[in-house]
Amino acid sequence: MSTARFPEGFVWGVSTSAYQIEGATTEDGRGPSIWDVFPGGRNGDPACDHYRRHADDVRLMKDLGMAAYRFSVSWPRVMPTGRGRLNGPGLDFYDRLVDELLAAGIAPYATLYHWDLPQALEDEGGWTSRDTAHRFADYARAVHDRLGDRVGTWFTLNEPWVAAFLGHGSGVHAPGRSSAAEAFTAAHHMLLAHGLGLEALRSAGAGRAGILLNLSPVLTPGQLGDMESRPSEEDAAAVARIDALHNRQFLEPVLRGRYPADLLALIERTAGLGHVRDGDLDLIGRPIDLLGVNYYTPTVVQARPGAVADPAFPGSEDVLFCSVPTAVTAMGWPIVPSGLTLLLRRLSREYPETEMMITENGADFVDVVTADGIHDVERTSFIEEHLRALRVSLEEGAKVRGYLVWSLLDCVEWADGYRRKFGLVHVDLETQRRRLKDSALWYRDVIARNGLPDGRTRRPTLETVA
Ligand code: GBH
Repeated sequence: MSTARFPEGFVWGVSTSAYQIEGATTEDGRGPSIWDVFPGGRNGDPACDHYRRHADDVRLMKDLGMAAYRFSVSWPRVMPTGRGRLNGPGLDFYDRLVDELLAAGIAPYATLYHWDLPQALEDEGGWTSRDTAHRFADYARAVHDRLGDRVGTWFTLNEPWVAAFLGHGSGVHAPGRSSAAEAFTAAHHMLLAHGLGLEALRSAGAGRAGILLNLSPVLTPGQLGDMESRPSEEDAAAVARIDALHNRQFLEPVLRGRYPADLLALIERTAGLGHVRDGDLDLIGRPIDLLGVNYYTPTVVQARPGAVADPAFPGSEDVLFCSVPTAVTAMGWPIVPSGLTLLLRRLSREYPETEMMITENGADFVDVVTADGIHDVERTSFIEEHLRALRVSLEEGAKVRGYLVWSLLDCVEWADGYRRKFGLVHVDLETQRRRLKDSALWYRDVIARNGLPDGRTRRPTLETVA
């Protein structure tokens, strides 16, 4: 049996975000972010103490053979009130991190916004205010001024769907608002921030630039079992509506400079369209170099007359979000590697010119922590099966340039705090000691051979566990 190889130059790495690993939320002049204030948040200290341990973490990545590291810059660390005055020590931190990465032969990929809005901007309306998009562009320019000579890959925003609809629709994320109109308005202002930020990066001569989207194939339960099965007309309409809210709301403006007509009608009904101005979509739709695809799980829905809307998907009345009979992660997310192939097939068909990278994929599991090691065969198996699905896509011609695991370290999972474990590396919450999990050692081999090992990692069955 031959080793499943990846294309030459395929980029292997990991992703993290500032709030989830840095800690030091009040040090060296950092201002408060919405996550430090949000009642369901306040988990940012000590996180992984990465603000102090960054050199150790870079060494770890070097030992594992990583080619790329995607981190995020904390806006309130760099601009404590979100506008105006820059915080020197905050910028110095990222400056050092970038130098360490380069010295270790790791390409730095910088995300400018991974959900930690300066609280001072939230006090002025946050993402419901159009001004925030302009402030973001100023901030992007300031970060590029300092790091642009060494950072070659830039992402404006991470997962605007999550930040807009969990932050302003369901309210389970900071800033904890619950209004459909505000959620749609915030989503548009985030897209505008992407457009203005991209323009700022371009005019400063930035290298590659793009955006990170959490994308999910939307399927009926029947299609999950058999992609050839034909859904009823009602179910197909439910799928289309959720796909518009989850995926097309962001893909179409960014890659085609337009909102899809069905979604526009829905936004108009729910929020009005006063916040969408002439020229916005031209700006939002300027070409990007790279689309970051964050994939975790598909979204399974069917028509259910009378069902109330999920506040994270305003306009989703009469749709049932189904639980499906597949294996799930500890967070309950269905494990469906073939969903990645479906997603990439669709993106390649609809946006054939777009270069992509899998910028997040990974899972939360309960690891077996022992003196001789951290055994996480389920995580290894999860990543392995997704890499097999990705290889199918590459054979089909999908333009995917790399794969980044979420995440390097066990870290802060937003409102869920420290109980979620997504890391390749275990972090002792008392001592901050880092220990490689079995999955990290396995991933190191994958990177070294630029391909999957022969044979498959066996997920534990009930018998092997007992
Ligand atoms: C990412 O978001 C974030 O970028 C990152 O910060 C975070 O730590 C990481 O993922 C892990 O959560 O309940 O089955 O309907 C992930 C976005 C949105 C993906 C919710 C899964 C729900 C699946 N997620 N979605 S389900």
